[in-house]
Amino acid sequence: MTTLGTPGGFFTLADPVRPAGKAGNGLGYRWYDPDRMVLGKRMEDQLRFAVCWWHSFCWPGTDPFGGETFDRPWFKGDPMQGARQKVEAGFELFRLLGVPFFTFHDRDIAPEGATLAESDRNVRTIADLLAAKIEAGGPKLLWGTANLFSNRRFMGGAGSNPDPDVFAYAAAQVKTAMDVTKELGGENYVLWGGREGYETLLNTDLKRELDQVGRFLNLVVEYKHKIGFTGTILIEPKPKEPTKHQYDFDVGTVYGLLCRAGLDKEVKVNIEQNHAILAGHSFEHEIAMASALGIFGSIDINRGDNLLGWDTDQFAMDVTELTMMCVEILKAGGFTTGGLNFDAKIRRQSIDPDDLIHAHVGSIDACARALLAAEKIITDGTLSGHVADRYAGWDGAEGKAMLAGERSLEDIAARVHKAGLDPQPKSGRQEYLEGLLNSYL
Ligand code: XUL
Ligand code: CO
Repeated sequence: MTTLGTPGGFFTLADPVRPAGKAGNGLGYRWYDPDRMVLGKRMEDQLRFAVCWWHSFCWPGTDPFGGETFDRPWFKGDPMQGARQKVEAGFELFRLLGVPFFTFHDRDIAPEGATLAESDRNVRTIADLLAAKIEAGGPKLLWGTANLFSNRRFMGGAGSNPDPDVFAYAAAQVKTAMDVTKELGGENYVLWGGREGYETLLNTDLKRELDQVGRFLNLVVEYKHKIGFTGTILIEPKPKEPTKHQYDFDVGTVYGLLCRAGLDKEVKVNIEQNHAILAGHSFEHEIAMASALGIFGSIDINRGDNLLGWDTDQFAMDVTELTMMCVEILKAGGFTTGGLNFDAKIRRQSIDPDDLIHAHVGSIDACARALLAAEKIITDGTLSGHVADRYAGWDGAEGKAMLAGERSLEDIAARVHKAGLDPQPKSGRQEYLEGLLNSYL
């Protein structure tokens, strides 16, 4: 019988993965070196990696056509005993990877009980174990969240549910999840509106549901201030899956929702690559948009498959895309409370526990490599220089006056006629710039 949480207990690897130069005989990071300085911060503090509980320890490898492919010891037997085993295996994975953070949903760490009170007790029992592990030097909590989408009571939504008792139940569940997140020193609290959307207007009062979601968000923010939670409240946009029309479709839609609820200064976004793609955006677009709107918070790092139209949640390995991500994060000023959370799952044929290690190591390295390329891009300044040149006209007196509201439509028209303006198009030089980008990789 193996002992979870000890070297060789669940994973065959015994020694932590180290940067290549320091790795000895073990598995080494080729690009990730936590202590390497990148633009004034340690690499670990720039990237702030987190491992998620749900895909790594709860997902059993199912798909719509087949059942579990993963054979984990905690899938059998007493669920609370299984929850304890997951804590041991989890902190063993965190130790091997050397990541600074982890994330969870309430229902990932502990099984749902027969009543909400029992569910709360289960969550608190496991949270005590997590607290002891954190105290003993384990990684910290990047964020906690409540699962308001798996149980059938939430099939019509949580905050947007037509039944006020479901709204109330969800609020009660969030209260406990926020309390636990605060007690564990979580740096953020996340709300993903899994079922905050609808399937058909034949049974839906859209305006009422928007009002309900706005009230729900306000309850969360009011409670945050009441308990003195100093972390950030984050919403994670997603356009579909599960519902057809989601109220949190993408960053722009979430911003509208926040403005409507008076919360645009209170709540930020947690952007996920696969969700951006499903919304028809590039990953970097969503980050740049959030930064422009002043609501950039954190990232769920994964990738979709270009050939599949659903949320495959694969480990991110595309260095070019990740470089664009890093450039936008750095331009946004870097992370404050946010980080890169591996909301990613191994493929259902990757059945060995060690596949979890290889997946995280490969993606951590891809992100580190991208960060180093982004550092070169930013330090060099050639790309940003091209953008600045493109808009340089706006630094002139008339450009500034028009933007500052010092010119009316008639003023502008009069000047155009008087000066005989005949602006000439200039090349956007996209292919040249794409080649330039590649030169940094
Ligand atoms: C679902 C998803 C969630 C959130 C947290 O697509 O990304 O796991 O990250 O609820
Ligand atoms: Co996510």
